[in-house]
Amino acid sequence: MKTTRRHLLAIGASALALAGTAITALPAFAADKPLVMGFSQVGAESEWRTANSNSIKDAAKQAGVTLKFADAQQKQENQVKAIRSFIAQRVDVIAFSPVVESGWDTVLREAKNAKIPVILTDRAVKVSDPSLYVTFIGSDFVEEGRKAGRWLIDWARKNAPTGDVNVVELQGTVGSAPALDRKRGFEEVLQAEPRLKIVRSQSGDFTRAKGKEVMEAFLKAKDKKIHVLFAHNDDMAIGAIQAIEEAGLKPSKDIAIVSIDGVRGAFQAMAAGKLNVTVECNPMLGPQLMQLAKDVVAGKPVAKRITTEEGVFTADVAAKELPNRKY
Ligand code: GYE
Repeated sequence: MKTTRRHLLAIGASALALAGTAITALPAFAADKPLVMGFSQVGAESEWRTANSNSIKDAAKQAGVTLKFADAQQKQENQVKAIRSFIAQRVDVIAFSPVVESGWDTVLREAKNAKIPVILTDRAVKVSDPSLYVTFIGSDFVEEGRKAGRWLIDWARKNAPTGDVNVVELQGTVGSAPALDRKRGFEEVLQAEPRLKIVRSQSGDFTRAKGKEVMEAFLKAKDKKIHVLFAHNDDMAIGAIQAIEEAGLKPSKDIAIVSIDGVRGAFQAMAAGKLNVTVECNPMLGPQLMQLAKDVVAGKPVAKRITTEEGVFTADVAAKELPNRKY
């Protein structure tokens, strides 16, 4: 009796298992297949970018998304190639962080014609037809530039209340949304205080090596005293700090430094008294991106613009904040 009962249970269980196999094989349940995302990343130019890439890779694993990840090494032509290859592979969704703002119309039109939705992350594009992408998730770079400018006005009122304040600027990658927007936001706020003058401005391509190199050239010029450095990202500020020290000056004391991103390296520099302030730009976009991709592929309506929330951190809170930083 016992054996028969056990047998029956076993038969029932294998029938259920069989039914399970049959069900998952039915085309009606195709939506359960893992979603395939092609992601074209800018490169590996900064600490911010590394944190951003890790966030995207980790979140894809967590969300069960099959990720095809391509690093463009800061070149638009590589991104165009990657997008074309994602189209050829018929991925479910394409996401990318465009290295520069313009020149995307043709390839995005190809994705649209292939009916593959495109999500922009981190950086925006300028296109003639906004329907060429579904949504854009990332920071408000103009506001980040304004925050840097507001901090500087406040600093100047306290530390250099009279006379001209000469500012040198290390710009990000030429033609990129964060370089264009951060410059714009910063200049907009500085208009309120005309004695704050940008006396030199050049691209350091968002890297430490270039930041150092360009700062060295600024320091060598010697025709104008430099009071302040505004760097479009922390990595360039960290490179510039080395140049300032090698020139026998004290970063943050002889030259005040304001930068953007809020990466660990910036908090360490602040804790060491070498950087005055960093404006936060959150790179942890992975989890939100995966959710968005699922919603988009499922045909749910999503907002055209999704903005990340971020703060401003000064040197006096750096040591306390350091253990809380996730990137
Ligand atoms: O600020 C910089 C990186 O696009 C927000 O790119 C990003 C910027 C970030 O290289 O460090």
